Order: sequence, then C-alpha cells, then structure tokens
Amino acid sequence: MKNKEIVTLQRSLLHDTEKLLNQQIEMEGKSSAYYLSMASWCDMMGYDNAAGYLYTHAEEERQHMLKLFHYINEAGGHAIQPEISGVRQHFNSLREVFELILEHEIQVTKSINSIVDHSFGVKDFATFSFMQWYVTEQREEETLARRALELFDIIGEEGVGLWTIDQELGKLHEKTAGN
Ligand code: OFO
Repeated sequence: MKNKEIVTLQRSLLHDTEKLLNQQIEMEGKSSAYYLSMASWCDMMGYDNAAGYLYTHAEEERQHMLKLFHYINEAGGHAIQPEISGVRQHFNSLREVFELILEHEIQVTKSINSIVDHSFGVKDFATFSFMQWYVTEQREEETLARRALELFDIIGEEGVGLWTIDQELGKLHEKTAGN
C-alpha cells in the first residue's frame, strides 16, 4: 500500500475540524505566552502572589495546548507548532492585568464553543466528547478570573489595598491549585 493511502486510512479528523483544533492550539499557546509575560511583570512589580498565580496559569495553558497536539496527531492529523509574536510585556496596573485575563478567557470560551458546535454539526462525536473537558475548564477559568477581579472592588486599591489584594490572590491560587 502506498504511503499516501496509509495516511488517508489513518486519518479520522475532518479537514475543517483539524484546522479549528490547530487554531485552538495557537490560542492556548498565546494564552500561555500572555500569562507568562503577565507573571513576569507582576514579579518585577513585587506582586509575588499574583506572579505565582500567573506562572502556574501559564504552565496550565501550555498543558492545554499539548493535550490538543496529542489529540490531533493520534487522530492522524498534524498538530502545528504556532508562531507566537507580539506578546504584550507591560501593563498599566495589577487591575488591568486581571481585566485582560477575563477578557481573554471569554474569547477562549467562544473559540471552544465554536469547535463544540462545529463537531456536533458534522457528527464528529469523538472531537465533541474530547472538547467537553475544555468546556468545563473554561467555566472554571472564567469564574476564577471574575473572583480575582472582584477583589479589586471589594478591597479597594488605596493604602495597603493592593498588598491585601495580592495576598488574597495567593489564597485564591492555593484554593484552586491542582484543580
Ligand atoms: Fe486554556 O484555558 Fe484559559 O485560556
């Protein structure tokens, strides 16, 4: 049997699905780079707990990306290492960092939902089922980003406010670590 035929037989992913999953790889890779850059900025600014939270988050996003790599390749597709450039390195405030995280996670959720919608539509139930993990994960991540942002309104940023917020971010991080 020719190599081309073998590859065709092994392939269980539809072309469009593979394309969407590769776009998702890019999004997860960008999330990881974005959060690493935010972690470094927080570290530099002395927000130690926020930095710890974001270093962990960057690593988790990389795991989300790798999970997609394995899924695509095991299904006979080709997972593509994304080009990542233009990552923002400077932020105006700690609050802005967490506003951007929530904004970003909402975009990621939309992207995940569109893959779920697509895979259901084309009856690719394997991908539909695989993506459920991401649906749950996004729900948790959005909730966490909202909780973090609420701290700024509840505690306030005046006086020792920012220091207290950073402490609370550390507690939030501990509570969710390992989830
Ligand atoms: Fe990958 O979960 Fe956030 O982006």
